Amino acid sequence: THKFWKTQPVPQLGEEQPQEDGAIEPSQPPEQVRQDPYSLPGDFEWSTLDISNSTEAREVYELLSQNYVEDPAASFRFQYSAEFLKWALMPPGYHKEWHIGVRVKSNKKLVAFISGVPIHLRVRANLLEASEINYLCIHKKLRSKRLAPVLIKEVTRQCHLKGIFQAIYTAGVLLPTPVSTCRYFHRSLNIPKLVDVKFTYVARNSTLARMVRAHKVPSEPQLRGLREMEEKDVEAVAELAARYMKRFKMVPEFTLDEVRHNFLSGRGEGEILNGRREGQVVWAYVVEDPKSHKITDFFSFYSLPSTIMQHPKHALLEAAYLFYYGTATAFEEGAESSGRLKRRLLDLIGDALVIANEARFDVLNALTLMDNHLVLADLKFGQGDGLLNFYLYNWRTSQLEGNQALTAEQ
Ligand code: YNC
Ligand code: MG
Repeated sequence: THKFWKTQPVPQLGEEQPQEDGAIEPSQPPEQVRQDPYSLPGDFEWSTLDISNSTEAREVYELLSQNYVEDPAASFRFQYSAEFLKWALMPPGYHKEWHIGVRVKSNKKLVAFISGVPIHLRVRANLLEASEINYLCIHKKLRSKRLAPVLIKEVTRQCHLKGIFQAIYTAGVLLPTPVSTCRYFHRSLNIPKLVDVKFTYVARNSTLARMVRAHKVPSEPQLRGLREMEEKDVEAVAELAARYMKRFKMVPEFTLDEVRHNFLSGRGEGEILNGRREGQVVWAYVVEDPKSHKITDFFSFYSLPSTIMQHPKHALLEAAYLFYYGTATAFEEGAESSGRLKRRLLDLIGDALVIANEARFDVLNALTLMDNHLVLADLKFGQGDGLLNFYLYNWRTSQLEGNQALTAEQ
């Protein structure tokens, strides 16, 4: 079992928790890193994808939209947009060499992909210069041929060539060995459609009308001073986020450029129409205190639709995913024990629901990470079946508490 993962610098399943944090194998000096690409079966060739080129971004989009992650029942499949991929794959300091494709030699068709982006990742007390690996995808016709290990080894080699020896990645599947595991929760917004496409069901003791009423959200945000984040907020949001993230044990650390990229660059262009701009992938809002004009809170979410397979009426499930947020209420003495933090987060994430609903999303999804566990039940998020496992490559640390990866456990 795990013929490939057995050979990799990751904690093996069943291994005991380490006493100390640290690398599993040492970093290599540049001259010791393998210089030639791993070999592929004869009909295929490596191809660096230029995601800034719309044609090539489109090719990745096409591959993923036909072959990427599906739910176990094969009813829904992630449909990352080309705009989303540009936003996700080209953060500040990205390397085009980490956008790795496999093409058929004869006709150049893109049949597999894997990517990495740079991340400053704090794991407990250690700040790691790491890569975040994502979008591993092999065409359905090429499955189970042991191609995935070749892609993983090649992206690892490309990371090593840039002096990066640690990585973070997530997967629904269980591999050796999760550092943390989160569960998906779903807040239904468009009940009739969600019932129609069998994303959710009317309980035996309820009715559609009752369910619609129970999930109604206010038509206006409730927090005074809530507004869309702007360029002038970058510094304040960076400070608030950095301070808030100190609560958790495994978090990215953002430079100002990364804050600008994450929250403002994916915003799309033009006027807001029906709650969205053309090409918008990320929504970011701040609360500006009406008196002091200080930024006291922020939240963000991104758009990741899923293809609804084989439905006569609906082709797309419009899902938003809760992203980073923070509130200065957390810094007040006794905020957590008094319930003040929870109440503030109920207002804040409650307003995220209002904005997501206004932007015509069918559902807002969230994981059991950060402080989400405090608000999920009260805000009527329902528990999903999906789990998301978090993994570290070449870094040992003891497991983080399940209910709050990204990740608290103080
Ligand atoms: C997976 N998701 O266990 P063993 S998540 C990692 N992540 O190896 P084959 C995976 N490994 O167990 P197939 C994996 N899924 O024998 C499978 N594996 O040791 C392992 N699905 O390879 C598996 N995208 O080629 C086994 O399998 C070996 O043809 C089998 O291809 C797998 O992006 C896959 O779910 C997932 O496209 C590509 O099924 C294919 O089935 C597919 O025979 C639909 O592979 C889409 C999908 C995965 C989304 C993701 C994160 C990927 C992380 C990769 C690991 C990164 C390590 C760090 C590298 C940088 C280091 C530095 C510095
Ligand atoms: Mg394969």
